[in-house]
Amino acid sequence: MKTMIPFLCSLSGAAICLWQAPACAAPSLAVSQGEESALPVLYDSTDLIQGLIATELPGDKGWHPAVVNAEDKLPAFTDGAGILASGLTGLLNDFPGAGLPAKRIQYALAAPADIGEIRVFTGNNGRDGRVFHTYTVRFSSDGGQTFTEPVYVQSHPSGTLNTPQINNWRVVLSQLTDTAGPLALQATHVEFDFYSVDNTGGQMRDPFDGLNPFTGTDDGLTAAFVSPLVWEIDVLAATRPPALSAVRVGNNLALSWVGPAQGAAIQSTASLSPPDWQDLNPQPAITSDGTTNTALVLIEAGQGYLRLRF
Ligand SMILES: [Ca+2]
Ligand SMILES: [Ca+2]
Ligand SMILES: [Ca+2]
Repeated sequence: MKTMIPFLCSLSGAAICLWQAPACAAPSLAVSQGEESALPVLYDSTDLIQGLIATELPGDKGWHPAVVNAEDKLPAFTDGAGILASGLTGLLNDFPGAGLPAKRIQYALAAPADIGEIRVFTGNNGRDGRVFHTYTVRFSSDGGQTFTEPVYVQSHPSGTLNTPQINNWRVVLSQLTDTAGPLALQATHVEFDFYSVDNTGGQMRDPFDGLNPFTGTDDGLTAAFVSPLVWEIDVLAATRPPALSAVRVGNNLALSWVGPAQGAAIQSTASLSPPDWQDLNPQPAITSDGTTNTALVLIEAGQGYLRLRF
């Protein structure tokens, strides 16, 4: 059993819990819910897994027997749309068994990519506990041979209620990012395990009886056995900061980069252990030839480090 470090943040008035393995940086979760119009973003149709059909992994529990349309199954996760006319889009199977995922899927990316954000949309026209979601995600950068430790995401704290009388949410969106940079570098494969979330009473609970091995805690509730409707999974590429190059020009260092100049500032620190980044004051003027921006920084005595911030 690995030691897990709890990481807590509070967003939109709801306490959201994330747990991370110590080797990871700092995953961060933002959750929003209500009507689709209340969400900060909707379904992306240009993300890294758009249009891809997942491979179902051993242990996958199929679909809720009510789901009969092919377009409500795997294609629904990546079609860039929300719930379809059937009202059953992405409905996972119930009763996967305590501690077991309902759906186990893997995406093979078209090309290795840095992953910046994962968005999961779940919902139900019935506005019940099926709007919640709990999943783990793992990344491979070696063609699916090895994977990172799973990141556990539970959209709402156990005990949260959603019924037509309480909260009345139709859709939930979670946005997983990492405060230190991309969630994964040069990922080739992404695996998700989706779990049950509810007890038929509209009450969020974790999928475990007793200790939750991801959180190291017991939420005091029996395992969820009612599964969500997964309307969309968006895996978004990380945006890479522009590369900075440096050339000596007389007593100056010419720093140049391709990209925006607006909001750019040069910072310096005398040491990297620990760094003490401060904006140069005054800031050097930035010139541009239309493509490349250049800032001339006077070379001073001693050792120092420079960086570009936006
Ligand atoms: Ca998509
Ligand atoms: Ca439990
Ligand atoms: Ca969809």
